[in-house]
Amino acid sequence: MKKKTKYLVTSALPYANGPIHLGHLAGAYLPADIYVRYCRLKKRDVVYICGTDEHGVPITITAEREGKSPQEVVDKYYAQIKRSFEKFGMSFDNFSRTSLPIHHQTAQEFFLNLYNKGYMTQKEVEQFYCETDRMFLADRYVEGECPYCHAPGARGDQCENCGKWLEPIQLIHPTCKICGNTPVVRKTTHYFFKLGMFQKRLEEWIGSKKDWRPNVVNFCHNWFKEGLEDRAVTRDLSWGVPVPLKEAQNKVLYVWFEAPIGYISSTKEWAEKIGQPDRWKDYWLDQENTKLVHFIGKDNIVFHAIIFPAMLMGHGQYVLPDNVPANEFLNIKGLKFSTSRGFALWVDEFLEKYPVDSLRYMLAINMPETRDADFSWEEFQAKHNNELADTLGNFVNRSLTFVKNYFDGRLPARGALDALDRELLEKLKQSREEVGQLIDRFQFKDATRRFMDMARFANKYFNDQTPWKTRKENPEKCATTINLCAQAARDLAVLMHPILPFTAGKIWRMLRLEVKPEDAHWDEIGEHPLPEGHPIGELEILFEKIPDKVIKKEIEKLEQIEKQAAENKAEKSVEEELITIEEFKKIQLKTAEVLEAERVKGTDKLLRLKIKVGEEERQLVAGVAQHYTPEEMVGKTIVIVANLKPAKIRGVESQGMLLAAHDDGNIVLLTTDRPTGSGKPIS
Ligand code: B3M
Ligand code: ZN
Repeated sequence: MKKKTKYLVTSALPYANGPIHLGHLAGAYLPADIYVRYCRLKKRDVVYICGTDEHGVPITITAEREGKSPQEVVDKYYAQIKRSFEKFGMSFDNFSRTSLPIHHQTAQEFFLNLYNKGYMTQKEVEQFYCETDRMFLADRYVEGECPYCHAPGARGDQCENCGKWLEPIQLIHPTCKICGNTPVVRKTTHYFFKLGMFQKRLEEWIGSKKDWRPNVVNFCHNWFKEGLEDRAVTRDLSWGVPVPLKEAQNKVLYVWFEAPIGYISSTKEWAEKIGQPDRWKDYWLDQENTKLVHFIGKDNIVFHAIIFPAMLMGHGQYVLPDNVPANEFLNIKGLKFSTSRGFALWVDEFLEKYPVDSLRYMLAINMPETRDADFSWEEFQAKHNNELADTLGNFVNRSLTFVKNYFDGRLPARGALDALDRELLEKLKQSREEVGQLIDRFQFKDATRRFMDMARFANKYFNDQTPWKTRKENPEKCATTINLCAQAARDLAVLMHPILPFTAGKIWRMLRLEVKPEDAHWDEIGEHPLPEGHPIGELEILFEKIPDKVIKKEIEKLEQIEKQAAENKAEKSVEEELITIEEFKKIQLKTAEVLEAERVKGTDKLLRLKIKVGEEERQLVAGVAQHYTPEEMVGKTIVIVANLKPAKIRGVESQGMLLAAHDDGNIVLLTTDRPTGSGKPIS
């Protein structure tokens, strides 16, 4: 006998490097939350997993920018992100972090499993290396011109302009993101996952998925067409999950290799928390009966539909995703949200001013499922005022006010039903089926529309039955109408719970129902379960209208942000290059004569120089040993930065810095054109 299906639902793990904005919510979070809340009302066995992604270059770059350690950055944003999600009503069963030991261990085991099965290969590769910062520039640590669309400012892992995924070494005119210098090319070794081996199996597997969104399937086809290649899954970085091999000191797993494994470790953590440490296996290891669903944004498709599934195939024991419903982007005025440019609407700020369910409604009915969607304040106001306040709120309010005022606050008895009464009940059952099917097909936008159609119908039912008239002319009919209106309010609360959980809760309280709306059963919708005489509680307004002047302010503010963002973008490149003469004068350049030179022991790059700067003698460490011998150096007049703070390089103090031209990995010293003395100022 087939066992009951189990649902294992995930939302992309947000990087713990910044706050959550509306674009995030519309992409991978709200749709998943609607889905799991619906599954719970259908009494399905469902676990909803998420957590923060706490490794990788996005984290370390933020740490450098904020002058903090990576650990401080992830601690700060983990707490902030978790709080925003709680305010937004995200109903995760577990919200974990990839910096936890349980994740490090799970990811390392996964790597070793693939390694021992022969799915990893070691290769020597060329990578950019910054000689100033003395590190390999992985992923986003290099920026440069995109080799495909030639846009400037492409990141080492992806060009934001054309969307192509890149290898850093492909960038034209690369610069180090930390110091802005041009990196050199160096050899290093990395472990590669043999993705190519899985192409056929992946193609067959995706080919069998008839219910996947076309955007996801097409994206995968394009990758297959180009042919899958081995992918480097390690990096020369210090922050991350250490590669569990003795010969791989100072290497960590690539963040995109280990982050999806976070779904497994978060499930493990959940199982431990509920005191059934093996429970995670019921989901991850039951390939027959588990439906694994990954909710993501479109920029994460390749990792969830190709690479992670290939890793799961290689491992062999885990369930493969049943679906990967990727959303497109939510924009504002056609422009992409951008954390770095400060062009975004932040969740916390939004929720300080507006009701959370209004935001959930707006994002659900406008969800970027098949194409990008746009957020506009005008539309937000219209949806809130006309649909939530005037239709839904008005219906619930006038129905329950009627019970309060004319039936002593208790549900009146139903009499015989007329055609319109029967139609109302019919419609409730119909929307239960339709909204349910739409959610099951990940069509959240249409599901939300259908729900609002139902509220509209109920509101119209109230109007058409004219209870304010029948109250005097035909009290039995009035009682029937009001009984059904209260039942419909209850049913709407269940129907809306996945989308508007806070409003559903309010209606529930007004109806004085003992259990919570999430404890109701979806299939009871349309079955009028409230008994005659049921008492109702205090009434509250569901939605207060948002006045024009409030929205006008928001529009103006957004225009400001937009202008600012555009100016920042235009000015940034110019500003970065131009400095004032005062700024230049701060740097004291002087001539110096090299008196002695010798190699710094244990290094192949460094020379220790004794130099004369006027009357003074100084020691300098310079990274020129691969280009100049000590003998060549002695006697030269060089140019130094004389007022640089002394620094220790490999334990040797350097009192200044010499200048040299960097020519494609070659280093050429700056000297004077004609003989000069030492210590002469340069300007
Ligand atoms: N942190 C990328 C992102 O936030 C990444 C998702 C990981 S899902 C395993 O867009
Ligand atoms: Zn650098």
